[in-house]
Amino acid sequence: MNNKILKILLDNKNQYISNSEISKLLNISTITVNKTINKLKQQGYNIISSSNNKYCLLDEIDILDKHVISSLISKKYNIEILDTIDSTNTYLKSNKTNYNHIVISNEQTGGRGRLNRKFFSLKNSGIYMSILVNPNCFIDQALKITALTSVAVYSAIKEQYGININIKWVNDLIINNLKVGGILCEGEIELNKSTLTNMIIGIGINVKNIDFPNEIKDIATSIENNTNKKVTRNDLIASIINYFDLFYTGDISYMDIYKKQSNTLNKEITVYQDNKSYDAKAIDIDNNGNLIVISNSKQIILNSGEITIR
Ligand code: BT5
Repeated sequence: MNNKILKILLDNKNQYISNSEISKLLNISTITVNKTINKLKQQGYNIISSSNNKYCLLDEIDILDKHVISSLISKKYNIEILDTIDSTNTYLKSNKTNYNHIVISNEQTGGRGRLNRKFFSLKNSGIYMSILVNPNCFIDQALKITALTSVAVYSAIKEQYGININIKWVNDLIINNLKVGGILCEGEIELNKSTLTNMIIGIGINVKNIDFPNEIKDIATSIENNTNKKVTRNDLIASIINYFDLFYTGDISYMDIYKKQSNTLNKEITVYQDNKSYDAKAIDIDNNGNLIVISNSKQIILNSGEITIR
């Protein structure tokens, strides 16, 4: 019943709807409507009640809700919401059900970046989600999935908030030189075939206007730091999944956008690989997402490693 009443309130967001109208629409008693509304309020929904038994769901709710997200995306994705978890990637690795299982958490206590670096994931402040897919592709194409996911996040944020995100090869999402998020893809390989079977795509995005921990306060930003609009995480997550689906299923190509949004292409960079570093110029990104650089007049194709822009 919660979901049916919630759907009616969402359809009438910011408007009053009476208890009797809801009871007629759902063929339930006005007492049940009243009880359910109280439960929704306890769950944190911002519902105001008027003295003449009318209710209004205010816009500024931002509670992760699998029914709201599911109603906005393709039915093939199975959404699971957690309140807190060490890492959605780690959780999905050991709790995966079917492909297209998506786990989203309000908080991560052990959010991870690459090379086990920490990804700060404060409660109710961002989007921390992981998607399980079956790429069934050769390992040398794995980087493409990071690239297409970055373009999905870029496209959703551009569409909803008009913010221009740049992508630092290979996984950093940047607004005006500050990091707004990152992507961590972790794959399982079928060794005898060298193909990727399971791939867990972790997406972390800072959403709210918060005080960042000291470790990242000089390098991090959030979406709400860059717009006057309030972000509703359910809407943004749904938009990211829809774009991800378009690019992943190959209906729309993403590589041109990935290159256009790259803040790495044509820059002088330093490459860090296997405990060594060297200076180079980034000259192209190939169709597999590899970065092509020139160093000491020699062309090198990078499919891993770290870079900084000089
Ligand atoms: C990343 O790694 O940026 C990938 C982050 C992926 C996070 C998602 S959340 C859902 C899923 N579950 C997980 O456990 N992980 C994924 P990397 O490029 O290695 O960047 C890590 C570096 O970014 C850190 O060393 C900090 O300098 C910086 N950093 C950490 N937290 C940050 C934050 N919230 N915002 C901006 N920068 C941050």
